[in-house]
Amino acid sequence: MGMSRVSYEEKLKHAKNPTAQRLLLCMLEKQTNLCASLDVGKISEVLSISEQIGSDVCMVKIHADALSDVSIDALLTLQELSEKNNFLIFEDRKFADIGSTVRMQYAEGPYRIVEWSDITNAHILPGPGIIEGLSEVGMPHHRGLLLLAEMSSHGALMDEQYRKTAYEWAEKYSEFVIGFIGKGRTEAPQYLIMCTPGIHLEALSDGLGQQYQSPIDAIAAGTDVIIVGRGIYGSGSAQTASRHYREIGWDAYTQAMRG
Ligand code: S5P
Repeated sequence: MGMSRVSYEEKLKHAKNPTAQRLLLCMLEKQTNLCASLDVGKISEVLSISEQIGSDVCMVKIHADALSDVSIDALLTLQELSEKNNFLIFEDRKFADIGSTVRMQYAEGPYRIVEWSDITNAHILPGPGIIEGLSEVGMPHHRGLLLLAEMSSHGALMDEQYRKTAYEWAEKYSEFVIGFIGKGRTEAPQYLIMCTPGIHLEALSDGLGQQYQSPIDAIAAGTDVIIVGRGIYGSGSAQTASRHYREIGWDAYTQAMRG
């Protein structure tokens, strides 16, 4: 509040992590702050929607463990598609265990997330060892991590103190941590990237605790990247919807920078 907003260009200049640099550069080049969250049940569906909306997004977010036909091959195809269409991949894994366990879950197991996902995220609940474990795997691959500072869902337990701890640890580990999942509050470290899910233009909730805000409100509250799921793939045309969210998101950003 009152503090002037840090532009994507300024964040890019200060970014220490190569994935943060790639994301910000991609946003500026394509003029989009839209991340599509494709919880569509099948990787084949993720691939076809990504192809349709690739030019409108800076990032595609998935949950690999919620795709029935998933395989490493298909995930590597998504990676190729992301390179061709200039967007990043975000596996929304929400790691939440001790350092040595998350290190295995990130590098190995059925998904080998670090091999194809530019960005993943983690809860800070277990302590800073989770960041250290993930960074041992992610840093050699030049990957980036988002910390969950806040959640959009009703009754979430993250309070102000929890949020502040996420911000402190992010600064401490800022070679690897590129930003946050949060609601867009401006007291977060200014040069890191704030990503906000729970965005929808019409709905207010989903009957299972999700709480939506509009893309305009989120960006006015300081977010950098809007994450939209059902607002895109739940509409008649993913392509039309993503174009719409992209325009609204970018206009809200340019307006916030002027005002
Ligand atoms: O606090 C959060 C954090 C995340 S990453 N609230 C969320 O909704 N998410 C994720 O964003 C959630 O797992 C889902 O993949 C997406 C929101 O989807 P939508 O369909 O409600 O837009």
